[in-house]
Amino acid sequence: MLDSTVAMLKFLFTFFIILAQETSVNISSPQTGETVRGQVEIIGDMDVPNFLSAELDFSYTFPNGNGSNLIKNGNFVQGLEHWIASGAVSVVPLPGVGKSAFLTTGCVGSVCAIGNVRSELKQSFAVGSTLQVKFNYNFLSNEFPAFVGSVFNDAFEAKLIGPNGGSTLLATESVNSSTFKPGNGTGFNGQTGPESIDTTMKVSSGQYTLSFSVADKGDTIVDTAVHVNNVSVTKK
Ligand SMILES: [Ca+2]
Ligand SMILES: [Ca+2]
Repeated sequence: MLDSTVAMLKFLFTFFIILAQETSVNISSPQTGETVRGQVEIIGDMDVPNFLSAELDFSYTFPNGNGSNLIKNGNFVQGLEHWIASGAVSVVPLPGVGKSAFLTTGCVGSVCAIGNVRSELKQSFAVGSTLQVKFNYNFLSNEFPAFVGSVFNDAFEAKLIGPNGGSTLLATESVNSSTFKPGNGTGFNGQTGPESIDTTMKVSSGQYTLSFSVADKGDTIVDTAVHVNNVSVTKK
């Protein structure tokens, strides 16, 4: 996914010139306050009847500009690159989705949840503006159906943690509060099915962390997991 914004500016030249079709102007890393300049090379015959103007399109890329995605590798096509994972976190193919992060309170191969209880996936970014946070998830649990309504209230949380440590809850599911359907091929007894989050919020300046976690409650044995995919945080 692109982490850039493309803004198009058009400059109209009102000279009697020919602009060679393949001419391009490349300008690297302009400095703050600098006027961006480039040289257009005109090649060919200047004496063309009825030729009045030429248009030149400029595209500008702002890695942290408005509209850019502040989350890197939010579709997990590069595995867990740019993410910090603790516990049992993997990237798996998911039909109809592509790649999905999979967090479990159990184990993935020989790597298990912290204390067999908790796994987390997170990514930090610096921002100070209005954000649009989007992601999809599917909450899965083997506590369903036998332990619904018990102390074994395993949970998923998606949070945006702010510079002062305070956090905003973006999504949560738990054994006792979620509406489950049969797991059907997920490897778990129950699932919520795919859910989408799309929330816009205003934040102050600083370093933020988007965090996804699953945790066992009451015991370590019967596990719960979540798929997380298509994650983006767009600066508005
Ligand atoms: Ca559990
Ligand atoms: Ca466990």
